[in-house]
Amino acid sequence: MFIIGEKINGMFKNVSEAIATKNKLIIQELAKKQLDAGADALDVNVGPASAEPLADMEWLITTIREVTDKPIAVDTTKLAVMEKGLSLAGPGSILNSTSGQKEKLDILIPLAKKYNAKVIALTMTKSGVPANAEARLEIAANIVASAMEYGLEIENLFIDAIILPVNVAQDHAPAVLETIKQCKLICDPPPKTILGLSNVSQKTVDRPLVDRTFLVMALASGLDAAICNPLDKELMDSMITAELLLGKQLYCDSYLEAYRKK
Ligand code: THG
Repeated sequence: MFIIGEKINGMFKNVSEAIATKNKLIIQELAKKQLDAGADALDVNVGPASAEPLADMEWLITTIREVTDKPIAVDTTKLAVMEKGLSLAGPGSILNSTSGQKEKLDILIPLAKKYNAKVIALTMTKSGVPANAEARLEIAANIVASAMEYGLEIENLFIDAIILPVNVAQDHAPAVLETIKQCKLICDPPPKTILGLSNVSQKTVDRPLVDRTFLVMALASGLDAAICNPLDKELMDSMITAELLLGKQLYCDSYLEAYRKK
């Protein structure tokens, strides 16, 4: 599965402090540690408290680019910040994210094309996140239609069914799993699917347990990618083992180790 490390996010205190004090080392260590742990890409979000999101995104990406060329998922809802981020991150980066209403898709998909970026699109509109799978899938189908309209290759499109915290939206988890399954039926080849995994466990007592259990369930439903914490070894072990049991990895006695050395 394609892993996007979630740790460079101003939502975390160490990151917001590093941004405020321009402490490059903290950010660069977080980048390297996540990649060493198996991340394929890095999510970068200046956080809700940033007073200067454009300058902060510029600083974060420039700082990360001093230590790695791996793909960056530019995580912002602000158009100018997104464009700046994609231009600095370079080709192969990821626009995170667009929602599913036409006005947004008409702007953000062409922007991604301009910078040769992949796209994460959320199954939500300005009326919010629908509770059931049917309504999520209807939005997913509109997203796919937009991607085709603008010539974005479907293999570069990630549909995010949006998982909400289980303590406030318990009925959403089954709907998300059903959406992931049925996304594969929208077109051939199908769009990829992704989740911001750690949302599910917010404010629960054993977050890692909730995260890794849901990740395994989502993998069994066909999930292709996750924004998650690659530094959680048990999460990564569960993921590798689930892929083994789904026939996506070759069995050998040291499969955990073998996977990590890839
Ligand atoms: N989909 C997409 N992008 C996303 C999300 C998504 N980006 C952001 C988020 N959701 C995924 N990243 C995180 C990062 C951190 C946390 C949750 C999701 C998190 N943070 C602690 C908290 O809120 O309790 C912060 C506190 C702390 O530990 O310091 O849980 O769904 N496309």
